[in-house]
Amino acid sequence: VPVSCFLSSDDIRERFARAMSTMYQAEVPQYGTLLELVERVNRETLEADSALAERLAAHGELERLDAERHGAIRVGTAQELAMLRRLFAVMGMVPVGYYDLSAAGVPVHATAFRPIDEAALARNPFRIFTSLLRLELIESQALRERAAAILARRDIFTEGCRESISLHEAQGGLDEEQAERFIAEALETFRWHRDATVDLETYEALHAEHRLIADVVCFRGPHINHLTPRTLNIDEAQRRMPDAGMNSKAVIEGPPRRACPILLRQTSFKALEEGIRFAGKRQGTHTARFGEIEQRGMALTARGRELYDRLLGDARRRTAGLDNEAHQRVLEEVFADFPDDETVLRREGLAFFHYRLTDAGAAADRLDGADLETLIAQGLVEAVPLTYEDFLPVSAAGIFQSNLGGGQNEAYAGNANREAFEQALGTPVADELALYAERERISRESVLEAMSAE
Ligand code: OOG
Ligand code: NI
Repeated sequence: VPVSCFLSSDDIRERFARAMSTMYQAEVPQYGTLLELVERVNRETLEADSALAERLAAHGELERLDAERHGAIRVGTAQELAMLRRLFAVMGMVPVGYYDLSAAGVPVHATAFRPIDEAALARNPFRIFTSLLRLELIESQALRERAAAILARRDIFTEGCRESISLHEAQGGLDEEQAERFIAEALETFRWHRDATVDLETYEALHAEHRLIADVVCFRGPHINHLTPRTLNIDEAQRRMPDAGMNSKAVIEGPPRRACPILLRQTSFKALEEGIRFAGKRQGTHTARFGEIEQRGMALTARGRELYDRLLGDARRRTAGLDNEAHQRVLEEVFADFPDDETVLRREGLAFFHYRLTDAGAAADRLDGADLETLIAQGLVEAVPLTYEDFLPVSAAGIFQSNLGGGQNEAYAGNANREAFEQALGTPVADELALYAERERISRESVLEAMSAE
């Protein structure tokens, strides 16, 4: 196949995300209801805020407002994780970040497979939060071995999927027909299975150890457990969920509403109880799948992130058991200590920015010894915040918890083990902070170069 016939990885990712959405809406009708709600709130938000509408239009964001931003799966073995790395690579998605959820009582660690370069992110930032079960955290040796044996018997990939991935690796790309085949085959890995691979007793034993363990171990594959569209007003969407028939999670995770949004705010409708046929023809239920929405803000530097983590910690000591409104009020109070002005955030090195020439800058004469602050003050360069493309472990734990039912789980003693995760993955995960810093640096250097005399 000539290289010129290859689809871009961005194209494949976009098509895959769309196919996944179609499948998930058919599997979980309430997810379709959530999409309608989000679409309505987005439309009303744009009607009420013409400046926002113009800004989104100028960046070509209106057409893809309804494209999902992320989804999540959970796998059981190193082999599954390593194969997923190859699968996502076909779509330009690489592992970024390491998330330890054990401290929050969830026996997994995770990464986000996502695009990393500027153009790919602008085109379609679709990511998959991918967790690996940590069997070593199961206390009972008998149960641990039983779970491992069950996982060892399954193959979550179709033969066609493996062939498509190998073909992509050998050729360096896929043409139209090959890409369509890849998408159809890859989708099979993420499909729901009403039939468990185990009998009810085994399910219940694993479930009693941790609901998540049952979710990962007892099925033929790592069903997609949620998808997440972008909302332009998460507070309003959260408010309207109950009237639309959705059982929303108690609180919006992440920072409070701000003039300059930071990081990521998320909420969801809670996972639904669904009928399952167990081996031995017994009927039962399983609760795993939900629908989420997200609203992203700017990426924070290590310094900004430290401040965020500290303030979030302070707020959490005061928010236990509060409803969302009261929870948000406490957050707003505590986050009064987090600067909420773009210039301050930039000058204090709290957030990452992308620098670019304004129209005036592009038309201006080159200058001797131009420095960035002067160029900005003169209106020749502007600084635009970089969007946060990653996840937040405390928020992720909150999402896990509210969808696993029941209360908090005790923290595991095992704690983070990034090395073991990377060993399973077969490669190190990229450092998200380094990625933002690099994008900022490149943009800074390129405006300085464009503005300075030779
Ligand atoms: C993943 C939860 C994490 C998020 O948005 O933080 C996540 C899961 O429940 O498997 O998707
Ligand atoms: Ni999520």
